[in-house]
Amino acid sequence: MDKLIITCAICGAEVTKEQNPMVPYTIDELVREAKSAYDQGASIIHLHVRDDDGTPTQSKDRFLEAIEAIKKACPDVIIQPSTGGAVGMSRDERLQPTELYPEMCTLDCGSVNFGGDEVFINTEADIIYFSEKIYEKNIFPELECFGKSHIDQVLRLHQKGHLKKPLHFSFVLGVPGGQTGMERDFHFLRESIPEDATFSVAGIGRYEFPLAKLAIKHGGHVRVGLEDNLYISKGILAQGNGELVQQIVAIAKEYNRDIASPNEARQILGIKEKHHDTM
Ligand code: KMH
Ligand code: ZN
Repeated sequence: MDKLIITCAICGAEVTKEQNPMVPYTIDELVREAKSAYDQGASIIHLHVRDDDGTPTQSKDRFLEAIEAIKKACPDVIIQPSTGGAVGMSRDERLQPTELYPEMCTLDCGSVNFGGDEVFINTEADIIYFSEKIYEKNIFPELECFGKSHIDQVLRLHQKGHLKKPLHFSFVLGVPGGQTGMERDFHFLRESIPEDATFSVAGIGRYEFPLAKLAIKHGGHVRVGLEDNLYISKGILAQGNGELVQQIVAIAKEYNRDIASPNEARQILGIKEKHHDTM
């Protein structure tokens, strides 16, 4: 079994300091949270940025500032900017961090309800548009799938030549309005992707640790972080992203799964070395 790649989603666009005071907004706070996750074993930082008051932004300048500061503290870490941004942002607004030529970024592969009137929209045309912008810059996309239909969408777009191997999926499960993250959901999705694909799980809220355990057991990879889950256990707020990563490392130990360094993660995923040199 490959070593375990741990991604930490340190910030997100929706969670707030009112919900957990450790949610980072400022550059210093982003560095603090990225470094604590990296020190505990995260090899990928899934990155959103905020204005200092917490407002989500996809500003290229803000991403540059954050990425440079994080790289100073965690020199070899893989930074994976979000191209999802926040609900309601336009395509080109969301794509701004790709102009910095990161080695990796997210590519959201379908629409999903986000509660109330909110819909996170990713039409087929959007996905094709994003994929063109991402591949033309030699960025490695992580394919965010909020349910089985998004996997089917990926496979259709791969057949049509829009999405290229190696395919690396992220099963984001448990969004209220998306697919649940129960064991049967996990197996259904895992068995639906090509054998040569890799996958990571991101369980939202109470699904975070049970899904992580399943992925660790079955050869997948794991994303944790305050973007997805604010608690270390029922009713107890996490003290930060480092504590969430630490918990995953402890589970991995139970299953004898070693943790991948950033360079090992690049090899496992098939991220070409030249990406690493670009940023
Ligand atoms: N904030 C969500 C609307 C991603 O990062 O690519 C989208 C999101 C997905 O978080
Ligand atoms: Zn995100």
